[in-house]
Amino acid sequence: FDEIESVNGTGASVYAGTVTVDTTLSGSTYSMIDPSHGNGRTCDMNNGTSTCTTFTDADNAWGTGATSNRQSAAVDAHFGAAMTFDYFKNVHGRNGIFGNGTGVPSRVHYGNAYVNAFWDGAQMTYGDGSGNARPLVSLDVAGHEMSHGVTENVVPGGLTYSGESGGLNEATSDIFGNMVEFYANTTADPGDYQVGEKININGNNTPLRYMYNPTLDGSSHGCWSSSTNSVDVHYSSGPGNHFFFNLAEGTGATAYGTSPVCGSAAAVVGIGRAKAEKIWFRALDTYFVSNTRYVNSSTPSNTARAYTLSAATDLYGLCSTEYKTVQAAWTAVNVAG
Ligand code: ASN
Ligand code: ZN
Repeated sequence: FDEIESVNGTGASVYAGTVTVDTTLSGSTYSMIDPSHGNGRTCDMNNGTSTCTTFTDADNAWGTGATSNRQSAAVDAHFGAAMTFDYFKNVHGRNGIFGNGTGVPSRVHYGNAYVNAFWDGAQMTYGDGSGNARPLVSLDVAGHEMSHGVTENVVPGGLTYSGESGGLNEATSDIFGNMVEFYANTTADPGDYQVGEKININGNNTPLRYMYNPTLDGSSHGCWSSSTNSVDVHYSSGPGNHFFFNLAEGTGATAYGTSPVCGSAAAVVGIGRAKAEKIWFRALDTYFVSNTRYVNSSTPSNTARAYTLSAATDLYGLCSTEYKTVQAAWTAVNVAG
């Protein structure tokens, strides 16, 4: 029989530099199956949409780093899945997307010139992009999509994917996608509070979204208004992203960009990522329900502001600096108390 063991390979990724990839050796063949992260595997859709073949290699040195190298995109996806797994486990105590330690498949090279990536409830899928857009396998994209899996498993019934609740769903994915990027701490793709800055989806090397000033993308709302509930979820995410940035890093000029306050709100001094991410996760895991909003006239208690304040109270105490900063960070995006 063949003995199966877990081994550390080396991968030349497209975006994250040279990284360790956890693989499996069976006989004399290495497979992209990761026993250290719930046996998550990475497989090749071969630009089709049905069958997926687990990547194998003879020497456990994967890819070249070239955008066009088929193994390199797989390295990014495999590394992204492992970093996202480690992030939720080590930072939030969440044992995988489902909470049971199971890893998930990552399917790369999906379809023909497919310019998206998605979580389908069970697995990850990544396209190669088209034109100037590159494979959609960067750390923040992997973390974003798998965080959709966390959201749908920790919020009863999930966060409904339209209007303000959909914006909170998207913001949760942008927030944790970026926190995964910070957690992985690679030189080639460090945390930055931008979403999709590596994949050139706009063709001019600009990111898809900017958490510190969401309006920079031309469509996202940076401040809540009565029309926020009517825009696409990738734009109604703006106030949530902007709140999180203000809570972690503060308003005004920061190391990551300048965050404007909305209206005549007071400036905010951030409490740091480590506290901000704990507050958001606890609010999501413990308090959010499927129709939570930024501002809720029919049920004023069912808001992200109220729930992040409850989370801050649980973690740091009522009227702690952290609690007061949550208040100020929401007020700075026009979500008043
Ligand atoms: N990439 C998109 C997103 O995560 C696709 C989707 O699943 N809605 O928002
Ligand atoms: Zn999303």
